[in-house]
Amino acid sequence: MTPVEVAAVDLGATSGRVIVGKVGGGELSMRTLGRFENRAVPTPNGLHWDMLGLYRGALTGLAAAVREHPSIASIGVDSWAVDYALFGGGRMLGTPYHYRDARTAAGVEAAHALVPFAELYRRNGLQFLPFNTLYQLAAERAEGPLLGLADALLLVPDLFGYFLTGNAVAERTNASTTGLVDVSTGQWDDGLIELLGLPRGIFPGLVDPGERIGATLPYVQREIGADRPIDVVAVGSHDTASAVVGIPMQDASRAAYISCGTWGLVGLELEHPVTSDAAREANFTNEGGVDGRVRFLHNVMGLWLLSESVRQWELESGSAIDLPTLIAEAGAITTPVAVFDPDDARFAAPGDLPARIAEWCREHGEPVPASWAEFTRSIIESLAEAFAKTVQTAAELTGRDVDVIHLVGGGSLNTLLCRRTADRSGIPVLAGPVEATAIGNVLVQARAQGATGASLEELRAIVATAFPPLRYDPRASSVE
Ligand code: ADP
Ligand code: LRH
Repeated sequence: MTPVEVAAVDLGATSGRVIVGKVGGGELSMRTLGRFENRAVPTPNGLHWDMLGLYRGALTGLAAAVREHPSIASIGVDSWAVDYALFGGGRMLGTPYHYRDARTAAGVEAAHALVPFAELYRRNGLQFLPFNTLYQLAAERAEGPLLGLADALLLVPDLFGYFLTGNAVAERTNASTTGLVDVSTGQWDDGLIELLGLPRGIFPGLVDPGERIGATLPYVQREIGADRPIDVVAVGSHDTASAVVGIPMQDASRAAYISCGTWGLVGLELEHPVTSDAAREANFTNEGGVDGRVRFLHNVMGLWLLSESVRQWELESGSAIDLPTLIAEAGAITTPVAVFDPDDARFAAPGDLPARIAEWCREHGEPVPASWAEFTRSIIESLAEAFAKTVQTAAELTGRDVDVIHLVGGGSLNTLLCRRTADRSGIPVLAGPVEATAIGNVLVQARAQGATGASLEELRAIVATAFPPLRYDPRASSVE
């Protein structure tokens, strides 16, 4: 097979990047051509994303990609889930909200008054997260006229697809995070949309990963310096769906995964959804995966706890903090630290997280961390414990045996977190690749170009060869 080169635009809640992947003959190489910060923007009317700034970052990265790799065959975009832009008459209506904005609380109440959570779960199979798109839309409806003016809703990667090609679609894996897709059919749930009083006409037609969205518009070609239109292809546009493609699992029926960046997405890949009462009570989700697989997982709060704490300390001290140094100092601590519940709702909003962690510790009779290093150790131990428990719950809910945990994403660079997750779970952790999401994005595009075998297993074998993971065996004496 002739190798192909494709460009992945991967937008995380912490940063965005443009990466060119070269795929062929079972080989894969990745090269980062652009990286840009993603910071929430507080305004008098709430917390927003700098959506056009991110789009500019993507265009700049794509320009570098085209300059260095003029033959790239296609572009694919993935991002964090649930958030959207409304369009009316071809114009974006307002600035998209950030899922951490406080408005969603009112939306939860309004939506549950119309459709109780148990019924929602039966229909959409999604764990309760207060920012699921359906709650945001319920808030939007109560707030003002925008929803009434809208003729289209585009989730973030679909928004970028529209900016690039002029074509509006809804990619299925990300659409599954809206709460408005039927978990058993994979189609928009028209009945639920009606029960919630939402306008059915704003939801574009669904497409699957691998389908062509369109070709770049002439203005895009000028911006990125391309001498021809380039295809834009749907990938697992929910970043976690792409990440799961990029996990080098050898036997997905015995493996758990943790996609660990801003969030820690902990779970299993299944062939069929599990929407039992026990799964609902454990707050496990059944998100749509690539090739119709199910991402059965739970959102653990993730490294947001650390990055937001670091942001606070940098604000207070006026100086930059080096993360690897801080983690090394945390690793050197030998006295016990507090293990708190990272999923406590108080940790979700931006602001002074160390103060909230201290408050949790006081309330629960745990030792309050006394230094940045102690806070860091406490966060890492708490995440490792939550990861271990969540893997165990996933195994129990599905009746599976888990004998390996794959940890991918930026968190796989955190050696202390990987080691402690292995220790606390008693299961070996295979760490990496760091860029599993961009890899999954690239591989689905390459497959659409005919440069790989057809199955996810073949794609994962390519990842395992190109990016062999680092193994952390549990240390028996450290298992608590
Ligand atoms: P997202 O895709 O959600 O933006 P990433 O997968 O890029 O997140 O992961 C970002 C996180 O990875 C950071 O918040 C940080 O905690 C962690 N990280 C990044 N680089 C390092 C490093 N060198 N050492 C330890 N942790 C790191
Ligand atoms: C991770 C992620 C996660 C969602 C959250 C909103 O980036 O997409 O899967 O639950 O962001």
